[in-house]
Amino acid sequence: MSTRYEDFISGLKKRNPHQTEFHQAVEEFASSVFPIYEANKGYCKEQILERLTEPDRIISFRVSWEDDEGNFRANRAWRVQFNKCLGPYKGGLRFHPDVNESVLKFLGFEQIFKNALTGLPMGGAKGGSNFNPKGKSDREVMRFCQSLMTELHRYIGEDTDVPAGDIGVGTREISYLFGHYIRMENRWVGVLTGKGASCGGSAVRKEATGWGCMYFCEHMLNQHGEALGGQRVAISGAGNVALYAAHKAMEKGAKVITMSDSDGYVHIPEGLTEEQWHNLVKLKEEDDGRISEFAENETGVTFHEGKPWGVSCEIAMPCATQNELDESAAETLINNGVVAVCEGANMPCTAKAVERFRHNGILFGPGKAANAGGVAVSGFEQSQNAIRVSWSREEVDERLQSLMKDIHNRCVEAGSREGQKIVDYADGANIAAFQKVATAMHAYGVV
Ligand code: NDP
Ligand code: 2IT
Repeated sequence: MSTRYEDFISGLKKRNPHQTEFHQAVEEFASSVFPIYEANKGYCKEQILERLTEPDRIISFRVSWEDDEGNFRANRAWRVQFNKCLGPYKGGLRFHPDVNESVLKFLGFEQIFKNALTGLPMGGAKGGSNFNPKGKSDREVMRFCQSLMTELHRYIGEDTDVPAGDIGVGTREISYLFGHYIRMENRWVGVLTGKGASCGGSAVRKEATGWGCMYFCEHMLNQHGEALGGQRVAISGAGNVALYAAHKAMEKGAKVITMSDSDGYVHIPEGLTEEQWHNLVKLKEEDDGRISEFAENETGVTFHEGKPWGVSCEIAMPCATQNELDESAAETLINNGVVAVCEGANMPCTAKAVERFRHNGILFGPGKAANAGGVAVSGFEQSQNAIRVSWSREEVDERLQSLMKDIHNRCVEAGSREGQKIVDYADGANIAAFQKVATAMHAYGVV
């Protein structure tokens, strides 16, 4: 890479010390788009990349709440409003003890380009708190959500910023947050997405990220002369994204052989059955159980500590969290004959792992393209709320399928190289998204 690139990255690191996740996301993106950036003198003069890596604003605040024993508690929360060139800010809220500004900046940065790829009018944002919802009662979660929204409501709005869920934030949390917003504002507007069906939510939002990821994976395989069906799929996570990716994989005739949580993974050599999948959904969504209990309750399922990447498979789908698949895991997957790796989570593969996949002819679907189905259906939820209609499951799924196909094709167009059999989806996603955002930034002038 050029001196200008090195200067750009070292400047970014100097301005944002210790924010390693943010550095990683920017480096991954900039390494794809820098040749285009440098070749466009206008972009350089207008400092498009320098401005694009500086959030519009970060709101940081304290959330005080009272636990069930009457103790005063306090957490930190943030909303990173990164870029609004393409539409109102849009992106999830994460509740997890590891949340900090670096994590939310990497997620907000990725969200700009993911949202651009959907073709819908959405800017990029992310937010959350270091609050740990695990082990908290419903009432404690409610009090926390209400306190968080008491502050956040000043900064969001249906045409300003529309948060949604992410790790630790599902329908329960969104309902508490939304209920408090409409109470304070005395207006019913689609200011949050991922709402329950009875509260104005969209059909298929819950399933959208996992289903969309599998649709994307199928397009990658088809593009390279292969069909989906019969492959062994190793999935990490057992949350919203993982559960519905697994179900779509099963529906398409693939065998889901692993699922995980932060304690370890389960191995199901014969593949998850429909009945087992329903039991797992109940365990995770209703009983707040651990994946180890799933192995205790089912036959043909064993629990193991660590990550699932040592299990031989043709498709790997990391659907839990960032940097959960490192270089040595990538090496093992490649040696075991993996064909495709599709990111359901955001940045689950380390930079070195991605490098391995790209240099070994493995089909690699980057998160900002492969997991865009969730935010896309959030966009559909905003549209339905705005025009006061509800589309059927069939209609939303059809729109989701067509949108995932469009994203895939945008990546193919920008990521195909003469003489290379394998499409570079990581480059393709970055370049296609950058072109869209940069064109808008250029048009707006000095903003
Ligand atoms: P959930 O909270 O529903 O599930 C998260 C899953 O990942 C759980 O099984 C959890 O296990 C596991 N996990 C979380 N953190 C860790 C960790 N540090 N180490 C190991 N396992 C971990 O979240 P989602 O399914 O919604 O999100 C998963 C990923 O997908 C995230 O990267 C998110 O940003 C991304 N994503 C989500 C979208 C959505 O619409 N929800 C859309 C696009 C991307 P445990 O219960 O033990 O913590
Ligand atoms: O990472 C993501 O795309 C999400 N967590 C979903 C964001 C949204 O606004 O639906």
